[in-house]
Amino acid sequence: MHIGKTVIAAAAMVALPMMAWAGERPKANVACKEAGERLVYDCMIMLMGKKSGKPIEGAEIMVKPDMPSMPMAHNVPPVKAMPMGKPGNYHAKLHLEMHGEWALTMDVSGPVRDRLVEKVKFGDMAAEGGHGKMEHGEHGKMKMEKKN
Ligand SMILES: [Cu+2]
Repeated sequence: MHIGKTVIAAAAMVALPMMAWAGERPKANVACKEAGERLVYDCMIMLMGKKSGKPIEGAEIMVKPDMPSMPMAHNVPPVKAMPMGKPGNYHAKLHLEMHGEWALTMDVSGPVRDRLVEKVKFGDMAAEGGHGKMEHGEHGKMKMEKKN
C-alpha cells in the first residue's frame, strides 16, 4: 500500500516535465551584480524555453565559471544555482579570481538537459561598457569565440 503510492508519485514527477519540454531547448539570461565583497557576485539566471520564452521550473543548474582568454589559468569549482522568487529564476553566488570576461558554463538537468554558455564581463570592464583597462597584462589578446 505505502510502497505503491510512492512509486506512482515518482512516476508522475518524471513524466510531466518531459512532456512539457519535449523538443524545446532552453535558453538562459544571466545578470550578475557585486555581492558586497571583492570578486563575489550574485548572479540571477532566467531559464526559459528558447522558442516559447516560457520559464523552466524545477531545473538543476550547475554553473562553472572560466576565462576564455586564459585557458587553464583558473579552476573555480562549479556552483549549484538555487531556485529563487519567480518561476524560472535561479540564483548562484560566484567567487571569481579576477575581473574580466568570464564564460559561465551552465549544465542544466531536470525537465530539460543542456549545456549553455554565457559570457559575462565582471569588474571595471562591465562598468565602462567593455572598454575598461584589463587587470592582467596576459589579457591583452581576447579571443572572441561564438558558441552556438
Ligand atoms: Cu584570468
